[in-house]
Amino acid sequence: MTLSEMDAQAQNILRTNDKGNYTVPTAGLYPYQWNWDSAFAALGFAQFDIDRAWTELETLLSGQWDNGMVPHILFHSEDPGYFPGPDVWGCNGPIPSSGISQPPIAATMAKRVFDQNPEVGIQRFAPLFKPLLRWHQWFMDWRLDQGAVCITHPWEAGRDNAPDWDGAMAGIDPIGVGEYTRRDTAHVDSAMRPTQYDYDRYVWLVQLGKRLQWDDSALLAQNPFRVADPTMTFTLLRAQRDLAALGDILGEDVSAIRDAIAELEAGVDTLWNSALGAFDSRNTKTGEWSGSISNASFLCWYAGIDQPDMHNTLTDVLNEVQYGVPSLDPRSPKFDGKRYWRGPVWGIMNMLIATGMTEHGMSEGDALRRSTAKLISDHGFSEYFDPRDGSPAGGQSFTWTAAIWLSWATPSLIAGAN
Ligand code: 2M8
Repeated sequence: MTLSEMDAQAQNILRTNDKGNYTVPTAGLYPYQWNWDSAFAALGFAQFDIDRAWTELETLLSGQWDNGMVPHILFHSEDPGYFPGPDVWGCNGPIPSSGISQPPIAATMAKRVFDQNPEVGIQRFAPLFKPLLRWHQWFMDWRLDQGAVCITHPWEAGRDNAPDWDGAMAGIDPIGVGEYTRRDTAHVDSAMRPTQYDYDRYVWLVQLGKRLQWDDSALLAQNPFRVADPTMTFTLLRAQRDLAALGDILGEDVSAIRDAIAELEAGVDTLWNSALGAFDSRNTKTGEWSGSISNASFLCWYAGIDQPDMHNTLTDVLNEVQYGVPSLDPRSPKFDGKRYWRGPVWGIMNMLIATGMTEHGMSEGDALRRSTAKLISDHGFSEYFDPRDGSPAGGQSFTWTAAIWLSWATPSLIAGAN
Protein backbone atom coordinates (compact mmCIF):
# COMPACT_ATOMS: atom_id res chain seq x y z
CA MET A 1 0.00 0.00 0.00
CA THR A 2 1.36 3.46 -0.84
CA LEU A 3 1.64 6.05 1.88
CA SER A 4 -1.13 8.27 0.59
CA GLU A 5 -3.32 5.17 0.55
CA MET A 6 -2.41 4.70 4.21
CA ASP A 7 -3.57 8.26 4.94
CA ALA A 8 -6.81 7.59 3.06
CA GLN A 9 -7.33 4.36 4.97
CA ALA A 10 -6.77 6.13 8.28
CA GLN A 11 -9.35 8.80 7.40
CA ASN A 12 -11.72 6.07 6.33
CA ILE A 13 -11.36 4.32 9.71
CA LEU A 14 -12.29 7.54 11.50
CA ARG A 15 -15.26 8.08 9.19
CA THR A 16 -16.43 4.48 9.60
CA ASN A 17 -16.17 4.58 13.39
CA ASP A 18 -17.89 7.99 13.48
CA LYS A 19 -21.39 7.77 14.96
CA GLY A 20 -22.27 11.39 14.13
CA ASN A 21 -21.08 13.32 17.17
CA TYR A 22 -18.80 10.74 18.79
CA THR A 23 -16.47 7.99 17.59
CA VAL A 24 -16.28 4.38 18.75
CA PRO A 25 -12.78 2.91 19.25
CA THR A 26 -13.61 0.00 16.93
CA ALA A 27 -16.84 -1.64 15.79
CA GLY A 28 -17.89 -4.73 17.77
CA LEU A 29 -15.35 -4.86 20.60
CA TYR A 30 -15.94 -1.29 21.84
CA PRO A 31 -19.32 0.07 20.63
CA TYR A 32 -19.47 3.21 22.84
CA GLN A 33 -17.62 6.48 23.38
CA TRP A 34 -14.46 6.09 25.46
CA ASN A 35 -12.91 9.11 27.12
CA TRP A 36 -9.24 9.17 26.10
CA ASP A 37 -9.98 7.41 22.79
CA SER A 38 -12.19 10.37 21.90
CA ALA A 39 -9.48 12.88 22.69
CA PHE A 40 -7.14 11.05 20.29
CA ALA A 41 -9.96 10.85 17.73
CA ALA A 42 -10.36 14.64 17.92
CA LEU A 43 -6.70 15.06 17.08
CA GLY A 44 -7.09 12.71 14.11
CA PHE A 45 -10.17 14.53 12.81
CA ALA A 46 -8.39 17.87 13.20
CA GLN A 47 -6.11 16.87 10.32
CA PHE A 48 -8.97 16.94 7.81
CA ASP A 49 -12.20 18.15 9.50
CA ILE A 50 -11.64 20.71 12.26
CA ASP A 51 -15.34 21.09 13.02
CA ARG A 52 -15.75 17.39 13.61
CA ALA A 53 -12.72 17.43 15.90
CA TRP A 54 -14.37 19.98 18.23
CA THR A 55 -17.68 18.09 18.13
CA GLU A 56 -15.92 15.00 19.50
CA LEU A 57 -14.65 16.92 22.54
CA GLU A 58 -17.97 18.69 23.06
CA THR A 59 -19.83 15.36 23.12
CA LEU A 60 -17.32 13.92 25.58
CA LEU A 61 -17.77 16.83 27.98
CA SER A 62 -21.56 16.74 27.64
CA GLY A 63 -21.36 13.55 29.73
CA GLN A 64 -19.78 15.40 32.69
CA TRP A 65 -21.32 14.67 36.09
CA ASP A 66 -22.40 17.35 38.57
CA ASN A 67 -19.33 16.61 40.69
CA GLY A 68 -17.04 17.39 37.72
CA MET A 69 -16.12 13.81 36.81
CA VAL A 70 -16.03 12.99 33.10
CA PRO A 71 -16.83 9.29 32.70
CA HIS A 72 -14.59 6.78 31.00
CA ILE A 73 -17.47 5.41 28.86
CA LEU A 74 -20.57 7.20 27.57
CA PHE A 75 -23.28 4.70 26.60
CA HIS A 76 -25.07 6.81 23.99
CA SER A 77 -27.18 3.92 22.78
CA GLU A 78 -27.29 0.42 24.20
CA ASP A 79 -25.33 -2.35 22.52
CA PRO A 80 -25.49 -5.96 23.80
CA GLY A 81 -22.04 -6.64 22.30
CA TYR A 82 -20.23 -5.05 25.26
CA PHE A 83 -20.04 -6.04 28.91
CA PRO A 84 -20.45 -4.39 31.41
CA GLY A 85 -23.15 -2.11 29.99
CA PRO A 86 -25.08 0.78 31.57
CA ASP A 87 -27.32 -1.33 33.84
CA VAL A 88 -24.29 -2.96 35.49
CA TRP A 89 -22.77 0.45 36.22
CA GLY A 90 -26.06 1.99 37.40
CA CYS A 91 -24.98 5.63 37.03
CA ASN A 92 -27.11 8.77 36.96
CA GLY A 93 -25.14 11.28 34.89
CA PRO A 94 -26.62 13.35 32.06
CA ILE A 95 -25.82 10.48 29.67
CA PRO A 96 -25.79 6.81 30.77
CA SER A 97 -22.17 6.16 31.67
CA SER A 98 -19.55 4.30 33.65
CA GLY A 99 -18.77 5.58 37.16
CA ILE A 100 -15.01 6.10 36.82
CA SER A 101 -12.82 8.36 34.69
CA GLN A 102 -9.81 7.84 32.41
CA PRO A 103 -6.45 9.54 31.72
CA PRO A 104 -7.23 13.25 31.28
CA ILE A 105 -5.64 14.00 27.93
CA ALA A 106 -8.59 15.99 26.54
CA ALA A 107 -7.17 19.42 27.46
CA THR A 108 -3.85 18.51 25.84
CA MET A 109 -5.55 17.33 22.66
CA ALA A 110 -7.82 20.40 22.73
CA LYS A 111 -4.69 22.55 22.77
CA ARG A 112 -3.33 20.72 19.74
CA VAL A 113 -6.65 21.03 17.89
CA PHE A 114 -6.72 24.72 18.88
CA ASP A 115 -3.21 25.28 17.55
CA GLN A 116 -4.20 23.69 14.25
CA ASN A 117 -6.72 26.52 13.65
CA PRO A 118 -6.81 29.20 16.41
CA GLU A 119 -9.58 31.18 14.71
CA VAL A 120 -12.03 28.29 14.95
CA GLY A 121 -10.40 27.18 18.20
CA ILE A 122 -11.16 30.34 20.15
CA GLN A 123 -14.89 29.96 19.40
CA ARG A 124 -15.14 26.27 20.04
CA PHE A 125 -12.76 25.99 22.99
CA ALA A 126 -14.13 28.86 25.11
CA PRO A 127 -17.22 26.90 26.32
CA LEU A 128 -15.03 23.87 27.12
CA PHE A 129 -12.61 25.69 29.44
CA LYS A 130 -14.76 25.57 32.60
CA PRO A 131 -15.84 21.93 32.17
CA LEU A 132 -12.19 20.90 31.75
CA LEU A 133 -11.21 23.00 34.77
CA ARG A 134 -13.91 21.29 36.87
CA TRP A 135 -12.87 17.84 35.69
CA HIS A 136 -9.23 18.47 36.58
CA GLN A 137 -10.29 19.85 39.94
CA TRP A 138 -12.30 16.66 40.61
CA PHE A 139 -9.06 14.68 40.26
CA MET A 140 -7.34 17.10 42.63
CA ASP A 141 -10.16 16.78 45.18
CA TRP A 142 -10.76 13.02 45.06
CA ARG A 143 -7.85 11.18 43.57
CA LEU A 144 -4.65 12.54 45.15
CA ASP A 145 -2.25 10.70 47.41
CA GLN A 146 0.70 12.90 48.44
CA GLY A 147 0.18 14.81 45.20
CA ALA A 148 0.21 11.72 42.95
CA VAL A 149 -3.00 10.81 41.11
CA CYS A 150 -4.60 7.49 42.06
CA ILE A 151 -6.87 5.11 40.25
CA THR A 152 -9.80 3.38 41.95
CA HIS A 153 -10.32 0.74 39.26
CA PRO A 154 -7.79 -0.72 36.77
CA TRP A 155 -9.94 0.59 33.90
CA GLU A 156 -9.42 4.13 35.14
CA ALA A 157 -5.73 4.14 34.11
CA GLY A 158 -6.60 2.88 30.63
CA ARG A 159 -3.88 0.23 31.14
CA ASP A 160 -6.43 -2.31 32.25
CA ASN A 161 -4.44 -5.44 33.09
CA ALA A 162 -1.02 -3.87 33.65
CA PRO A 163 1.05 -5.69 36.29
CA ASP A 164 1.01 -2.38 38.16
CA TRP A 165 -2.28 -3.41 39.73
CA ASP A 166 -1.45 -7.04 40.56
CA GLY A 167 -0.75 -6.34 44.23
CA ALA A 168 -3.93 -4.33 44.79
CA MET A 169 -5.99 -6.82 42.76
CA ALA A 170 -4.72 -9.67 44.96
CA GLY A 171 -6.20 -7.83 47.93
CA ILE A 172 -9.72 -8.23 46.50
CA ASP A 173 -11.77 -11.34 47.15
CA PRO A 174 -14.49 -11.06 44.50
CA ILE A 175 -17.01 -12.79 46.70
CA GLY A 176 -20.61 -12.65 45.49
CA VAL A 177 -19.71 -11.31 42.07
CA GLY A 178 -22.20 -13.74 40.52
CA GLU A 179 -22.63 -15.00 36.98
CA TYR A 180 -21.93 -12.79 33.98
CA THR A 181 -20.95 -13.25 30.36
CA ARG A 182 -17.88 -11.56 29.01
CA ARG A 183 -18.28 -10.20 25.49
CA ASP A 184 -14.70 -9.17 24.75
CA THR A 185 -13.48 -12.73 24.17
CA ALA A 186 -16.17 -13.21 21.52
CA HIS A 187 -14.42 -10.49 19.48
CA VAL A 188 -10.73 -11.08 20.27
CA ASP A 189 -8.49 -14.11 21.08
CA SER A 190 -8.62 -14.57 24.86
CA ALA A 191 -4.79 -14.85 24.95
CA MET A 192 -4.74 -11.13 24.04
CA ARG A 193 -7.22 -10.08 26.74
CA PRO A 194 -7.31 -9.86 30.55
CA THR A 195 -7.84 -13.13 32.42
CA GLN A 196 -11.02 -14.31 34.15
CA TYR A 197 -9.30 -13.63 37.50
CA ASP A 198 -8.96 -9.98 36.41
CA TYR A 199 -12.53 -9.71 35.14
CA ASP A 200 -14.03 -11.03 38.39
CA ARG A 201 -12.26 -8.21 40.23
CA TYR A 202 -13.15 -5.58 37.60
CA VAL A 203 -16.83 -6.50 37.92
CA TRP A 204 -16.66 -6.73 41.72
CA LEU A 205 -15.31 -3.16 41.86
CA VAL A 206 -18.11 -1.93 39.56
CA GLN A 207 -20.69 -3.62 41.81
CA LEU A 208 -19.15 -1.92 44.85
CA GLY A 209 -19.39 1.49 43.17
CA LYS A 210 -22.99 0.91 42.17
CA ARG A 211 -23.87 -0.18 45.71
CA LEU A 212 -22.33 3.05 47.05
CA GLN A 213 -24.14 5.05 44.34
CA TRP A 214 -20.77 6.24 43.07
CA ASP A 215 -20.49 8.58 46.03
CA ASP A 216 -16.89 9.87 46.10
CA SER A 217 -16.50 10.01 49.88
CA ALA A 218 -18.11 6.61 50.47
CA LEU A 219 -15.84 5.07 47.83
CA LEU A 220 -12.79 6.77 49.32
CA ALA A 221 -13.59 5.10 52.63
CA GLN A 222 -14.61 1.66 51.36
CA ASN A 223 -12.84 0.87 48.09
CA PRO A 224 -9.84 -1.43 48.80
CA PHE A 225 -8.30 -0.56 45.43
CA ARG A 226 -6.35 2.70 45.30
CA VAL A 227 -3.08 2.86 43.39
CA ALA A 228 -1.01 5.99 42.70
CA ASP A 229 -0.31 5.78 38.99
CA PRO A 230 2.20 7.37 36.59
CA THR A 231 -0.34 7.39 33.72
CA MET A 232 -2.80 9.57 35.62
CA THR A 233 -0.21 11.72 37.35
CA PHE A 234 1.77 12.51 34.19
CA THR A 235 -1.28 13.04 31.96
CA LEU A 236 -3.00 15.31 34.48
CA LEU A 237 0.17 17.31 35.06
CA ARG A 238 0.54 17.83 31.29
CA ALA A 239 -3.16 18.59 30.89
CA GLN A 240 -2.99 21.23 33.64
CA ARG A 241 -0.08 22.92 31.88
CA ASP A 242 -1.99 22.93 28.57
CA LEU A 243 -5.20 24.13 30.21
CA ALA A 244 -3.30 27.00 31.86
CA ALA A 245 -1.86 27.98 28.47
CA LEU A 246 -5.32 27.97 26.89
CA GLY A 247 -6.78 29.83 29.88
CA ASP A 248 -4.16 32.53 29.41
CA ILE A 249 -5.23 32.93 25.78
CA LEU A 250 -8.85 33.30 26.90
CA GLY A 251 -7.86 35.78 29.63
CA GLU A 252 -9.08 33.48 32.41
CA ASP A 253 -7.70 33.36 35.94
CA VAL A 254 -5.41 30.34 35.98
CA SER A 255 -3.85 30.76 39.43
CA ALA A 256 -5.63 27.67 40.80
CA ILE A 257 -4.24 25.64 37.91
CA ARG A 258 -0.72 26.88 38.70
CA ASP A 259 -1.16 25.73 42.32
CA ALA A 260 -2.36 22.34 41.10
CA ILE A 261 0.71 22.03 38.86
CA ALA A 262 3.00 22.58 41.86
CA GLU A 263 1.10 19.96 43.87
CA LEU A 264 1.31 17.41 41.08
CA GLU A 265 5.01 18.08 40.54
CA ALA A 266 5.57 17.21 44.20
CA GLY A 267 3.45 14.09 43.66
CA VAL A 268 5.68 12.92 40.83
CA ASP A 269 8.57 12.57 43.31
CA THR A 270 6.52 10.04 45.28
CA LEU A 271 6.37 7.77 42.19
CA TRP A 272 10.14 7.52 41.84
CA ASN A 273 11.24 3.98 42.69
CA SER A 274 15.01 4.37 43.04
CA ALA A 275 15.66 0.63 43.37
CA LEU A 276 13.92 0.08 40.03
CA GLY A 277 15.42 3.17 38.39
CA ALA A 278 12.02 4.19 37.07
CA PHE A 279 8.75 5.91 37.82
CA ASP A 280 6.49 3.23 39.22
CA SER A 281 3.00 2.79 40.62
CA ARG A 282 2.44 2.60 44.36
CA ASN A 283 -0.32 0.79 46.24
CA THR A 284 -1.57 3.47 48.63
CA LYS A 285 -3.16 0.88 50.94
CA THR A 286 0.11 -0.95 51.63
CA GLY A 287 2.79 1.49 50.45
CA GLU A 288 4.21 -1.23 48.17
CA TRP A 289 5.75 -0.53 44.76
CA SER A 290 4.52 -2.54 41.84
CA GLY A 291 8.07 -2.88 40.49
CA SER A 292 6.90 -2.27 36.89
CA ILE A 293 8.81 -0.42 34.22
CA SER A 294 5.82 0.28 31.98
CA ASN A 295 5.29 2.57 29.02
CA ALA A 296 3.60 4.98 31.48
CA SER A 297 6.95 5.31 33.29
CA PHE A 298 8.26 7.07 30.16
CA LEU A 299 5.53 9.71 30.16
CA CYS A 300 7.71 11.81 32.49
CA TRP A 301 9.04 14.02 29.67
CA TYR A 302 5.51 14.54 28.33
CA ALA A 303 4.66 15.89 31.79
CA GLY A 304 7.65 18.24 31.65
CA ILE A 305 9.76 16.19 34.08
CA ASP A 306 13.31 15.15 33.23
CA GLN A 307 14.82 12.46 35.41
CA PRO A 308 18.39 11.57 34.35
CA ASP A 309 18.16 7.88 35.29
CA MET A 310 15.16 7.41 32.98
CA HIS A 311 17.43 7.85 29.95
CA ASN A 312 19.44 4.70 30.78
CA THR A 313 16.29 2.80 31.68
CA LEU A 314 14.83 3.74 28.30
CA THR A 315 17.91 2.44 26.45
CA ASP A 316 17.82 -0.83 28.39
CA VAL A 317 14.14 -1.41 27.60
CA LEU A 318 14.41 -0.46 23.92
CA ASN A 319 17.35 -2.86 23.50
CA GLU A 320 15.00 -5.74 24.33
CA VAL A 321 12.48 -5.26 21.51
CA GLN A 322 12.17 -4.62 17.80
CA TYR A 323 9.37 -2.08 18.32
CA GLY A 324 9.29 0.12 21.41
CA VAL A 325 7.94 1.19 23.78
CA PRO A 326 6.60 -2.08 25.25
CA SER A 327 3.89 -1.72 27.88
CA LEU A 328 6.07 -3.79 30.20
CA ASP A 329 9.85 -4.21 30.35
CA PRO A 330 10.56 -7.58 28.63
CA ARG A 331 13.08 -8.40 31.38
CA SER A 332 10.14 -8.73 33.78
CA PRO A 333 8.92 -12.32 34.38
CA LYS A 334 5.40 -10.94 33.89
CA PHE A 335 6.07 -9.82 30.32
CA ASP A 336 3.61 -11.26 27.79
CA GLY A 337 4.07 -9.84 24.28
CA LYS A 338 0.47 -10.43 23.24
CA ARG A 339 -1.57 -9.83 26.37
CA TYR A 340 -2.88 -6.31 26.18
CA TRP A 341 -1.17 -4.01 28.69
CA ARG A 342 1.36 -6.64 29.89
CA GLY A 343 3.83 -6.31 27.02
CA PRO A 344 2.38 -5.10 23.69
CA VAL A 345 3.31 -1.77 22.14
CA TRP A 346 0.61 0.90 21.75
CA GLY A 347 0.81 3.68 19.14
CA ILE A 348 -0.98 6.21 21.32
CA MET A 349 1.44 5.78 24.20
CA ASN A 350 4.35 6.11 21.78
CA MET A 351 2.93 9.38 20.50
CA LEU A 352 2.65 10.84 24.00
CA ILE A 353 6.07 9.54 25.06
CA ALA A 354 7.79 10.78 21.89
CA THR A 355 6.13 14.18 22.15
CA GLY A 356 7.73 14.64 25.55
CA MET A 357 11.11 13.38 24.37
CA THR A 358 11.17 15.71 21.39
CA GLU A 359 10.19 18.65 23.59
CA HIS A 360 13.20 17.77 25.76
CA GLY A 361 15.54 17.70 22.75
CA MET A 362 15.97 13.92 22.85
CA SER A 363 16.70 12.27 19.50
CA GLU A 364 14.79 9.19 20.73
CA GLY A 365 11.56 11.11 20.08
CA ASP A 366 12.07 11.20 16.34
CA ALA A 367 13.36 7.61 16.30
CA LEU A 368 10.21 6.45 18.10
CA ARG A 369 8.05 8.34 15.64
CA ARG A 370 9.74 6.63 12.70
CA SER A 371 9.59 3.18 14.23
CA THR A 372 5.87 3.65 15.01
CA ALA A 373 5.30 4.75 11.40
CA LYS A 374 6.98 1.56 10.20
CA LEU A 375 5.06 -0.57 12.68
CA ILE A 376 1.71 0.74 11.43
CA SER A 377 2.58 0.77 7.74
CA ASP A 378 3.87 -2.82 7.93
CA HIS A 379 1.20 -4.23 10.26
CA GLY A 380 -1.92 -2.08 9.95
CA PHE A 381 -4.19 -0.03 12.20
CA SER A 382 -4.43 -2.52 15.07
CA GLU A 383 -5.31 -1.76 18.65
CA TYR A 384 -1.80 -2.88 19.78
CA PHE A 385 1.15 -4.94 18.53
CA ASP A 386 3.63 -7.54 19.73
CA PRO A 387 6.83 -5.52 20.36
CA ARG A 388 9.06 -8.47 19.39
CA ASP A 389 7.97 -8.69 15.75
CA GLY A 390 5.14 -6.15 15.29
CA SER A 391 2.39 -8.71 14.81
CA PRO A 392 -1.02 -7.04 15.14
CA ALA A 393 -3.18 -7.79 18.19
CA GLY A 394 -6.56 -6.90 19.69
CA GLY A 395 -9.20 -5.02 17.67
CA GLN A 396 -8.61 -3.94 14.07
CA SER A 397 -9.40 -0.69 12.18
CA PHE A 398 -8.76 1.10 15.43
CA THR A 399 -9.67 4.77 15.82
CA TRP A 400 -6.75 5.87 17.96
CA THR A 401 -4.15 4.13 15.82
CA ALA A 402 -5.61 5.84 12.74
CA ALA A 403 -5.70 9.14 14.62
CA ILE A 404 -2.06 9.08 15.66
CA TRP A 405 -1.10 8.01 12.15
CA LEU A 406 -2.78 11.09 10.67
CA SER A 407 -1.61 13.55 13.30
CA TRP A 408 1.89 12.30 14.00
CA ALA A 409 3.23 9.13 12.39
CA THR A 410 2.39 9.56 8.72
CA PRO A 411 5.63 10.03 6.75
CA SER A 412 4.02 12.87 4.80
CA LEU A 413 3.99 14.85 8.06
CA ILE A 414 7.49 13.79 9.04
CA ALA A 415 8.77 14.96 5.65
CA GLY A 416 7.01 18.26 6.30
CA ALA A 417 4.67 17.84 3.34
CA ASN A 418 1.49 18.58 5.33
C1 2M8 B 1 -9.60 -0.86 26.90
O1 2M8 B 1 -10.45 -0.85 28.04
C2 2M8 B 1 -11.83 -1.28 28.03
C3 2M8 B 1 -12.42 -0.90 29.38
O2 2M8 B 1 -12.37 0.48 29.54
C4 2M8 B 1 -12.06 -2.75 27.81
O3 2M8 B 1 -11.09 -3.53 27.67
O4 2M8 B 1 -13.22 -3.15 27.78
C5 2M8 B 1 -8.32 -0.08 27.27
O5 2M8 B 1 -7.29 -0.32 26.35
C6 2M8 B 1 -8.63 1.40 27.39
O6 2M8 B 1 -7.44 2.12 27.60
C7 2M8 B 1 -9.34 1.93 26.16
O7 2M8 B 1 -9.74 3.26 26.38
C8 2M8 B 1 -10.56 1.08 25.80
C9 2M8 B 1 -11.16 1.45 24.45
O8 2M8 B 1 -10.17 1.49 23.45
O9 2M8 B 1 -10.21 -0.31 25.75
